[in-house]
Amino acid sequence: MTMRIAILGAGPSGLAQLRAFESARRGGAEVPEIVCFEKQSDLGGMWNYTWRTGLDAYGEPVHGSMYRYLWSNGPKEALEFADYSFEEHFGRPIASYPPRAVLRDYIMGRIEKSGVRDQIRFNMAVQWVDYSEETERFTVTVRDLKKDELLTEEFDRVIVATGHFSTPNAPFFEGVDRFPGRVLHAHDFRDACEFADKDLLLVGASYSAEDIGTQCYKYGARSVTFSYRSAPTGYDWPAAFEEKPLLQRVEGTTAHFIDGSSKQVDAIVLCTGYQHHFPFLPDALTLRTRNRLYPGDLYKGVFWIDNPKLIYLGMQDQYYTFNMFDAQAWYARDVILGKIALPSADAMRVDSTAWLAREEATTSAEQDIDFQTEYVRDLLDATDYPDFNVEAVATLFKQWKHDKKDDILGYRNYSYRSVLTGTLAPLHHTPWMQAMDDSLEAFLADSELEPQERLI
Ligand code: FAD
Ligand code: NA7
Repeated sequence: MTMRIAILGAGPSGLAQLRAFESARRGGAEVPEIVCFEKQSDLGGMWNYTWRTGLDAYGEPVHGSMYRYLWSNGPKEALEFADYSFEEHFGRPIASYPPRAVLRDYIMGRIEKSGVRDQIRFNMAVQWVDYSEETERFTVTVRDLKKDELLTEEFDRVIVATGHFSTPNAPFFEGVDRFPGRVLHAHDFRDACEFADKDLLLVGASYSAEDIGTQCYKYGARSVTFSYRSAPTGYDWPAAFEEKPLLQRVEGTTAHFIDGSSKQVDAIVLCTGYQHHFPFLPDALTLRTRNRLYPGDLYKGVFWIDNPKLIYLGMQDQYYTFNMFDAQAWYARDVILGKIALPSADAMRVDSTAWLAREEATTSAEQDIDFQTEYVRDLLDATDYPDFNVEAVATLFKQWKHDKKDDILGYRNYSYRSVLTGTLAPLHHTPWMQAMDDSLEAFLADSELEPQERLI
């Protein structure tokens, strides 16, 4: 009987897995039957923009957390697929910080080229996964959203690629329930124009806070206040921005902070991160973790140690994204195809614990970057995924960190060199703060500007 594999989710991680098997098939390997279940009507995962918030047209939780005018928050050279460069896709070099539609186009391009779309069943929401010790198979129950029917099928492996930036972590602050303005989580943020001329409070000090804050400022917010729990963002913000310690309570439109200071605000956005949430998994198979570089209980960051027939992709906090998902998917593929043998459960646990300890010992962003670089390198060395200079990508990330520190509103104007093609990206034709049109067409309009090499 042919082995059957279920991939849950057709975002960058699930697509990486489809691509990995397709590459093996093209190389002459016999590959299992693969079914990818995706609850949205198209592929691309988070990179599909949706105007919806709350529930989708079928009553399922809306997956999308991306918003209008979202531009990549890291250089595209750091996430480039090693088997499909940006230059190959666009036919020429493009600037380093593309808007969402451009990255989505790139993701789609590789998939259309590899012809794996027909392995994806769209509008299929996974409801439940069970494992039978007796048959050693998984039962996957999905709802066909269009027909409103439940379907159940059996699989030998399940690959969870449902992402982890969709289910809000939304803490309660005293008085927030009586706040007269808008209160929302970053997951439901869609259009910065809504907050033009407003004084905005963003709780949180990580990627969502800094990006939604800069977006809102770009589109006309009067002021942006960040409230941090552990540490301020530390960027050199212009005068309209302010960093405050943790929000203590809200009275009317006044936000009070734990240092005794207060501020009048018109709207509150909780940029307080997301929960790993797998409502379709039984307890024994559920990954429980905060957002970190090395979630526990996973060997090589992917295999569920208690039952390595269950695989999780992309569950890490991410410097690396698309290329790390590829490295994971190629590794998972080779284990499934029997090219790589897994050690005993005890050995897997010892290995995972050692990585966890190393992660916990890091004390700076640079060390975090090095840590994830070593993780990706470890995966890359074991498979035939096209080798790329991941250490050079680490340098790009450090440059990016440096550039953000240098100019938090202007770092997207810089260009970086592709480690695949060696090309230094052209500068974008319009500085990011003035680039209001985030369409693919506007972004790809020709640029006259010459790139400039920079060093840290
Ligand atoms: P996702 O992209 O989230 O895809 C998961 C897929 O699983 C989705 O298609 C979803 O519909 C599907 N799914 C979920 N549950 C079910 C179910 N029950 N049944 C069936 N299907 C299901 N990364 C970058 O590299 N650069 C950026 O600039 C960047 N910006 C970001 C901005 C925001 C606001 C967010 C939230 C994330 C950003 N990221 C960025 C990270 C981003 O999450 C990754 O780039 C990437 O999308 C993760 O891929 P994934 O496939 O693991 O998850
Ligand atoms: P992150 O990076 O997980 O950050 C979550 C932030 O929320 C972080 O600053 C946390 O502070 C803060 N947080 C969490 N809980 C609380 C409470 N209870 N009170 C105050 N602050 C809190 O999530 P993001 O949404 O920023 O980024 C996720 C992805 O989306 C990322 O890939 C981006 O590219 C887009 P802490 O430091 O833990 O004290």
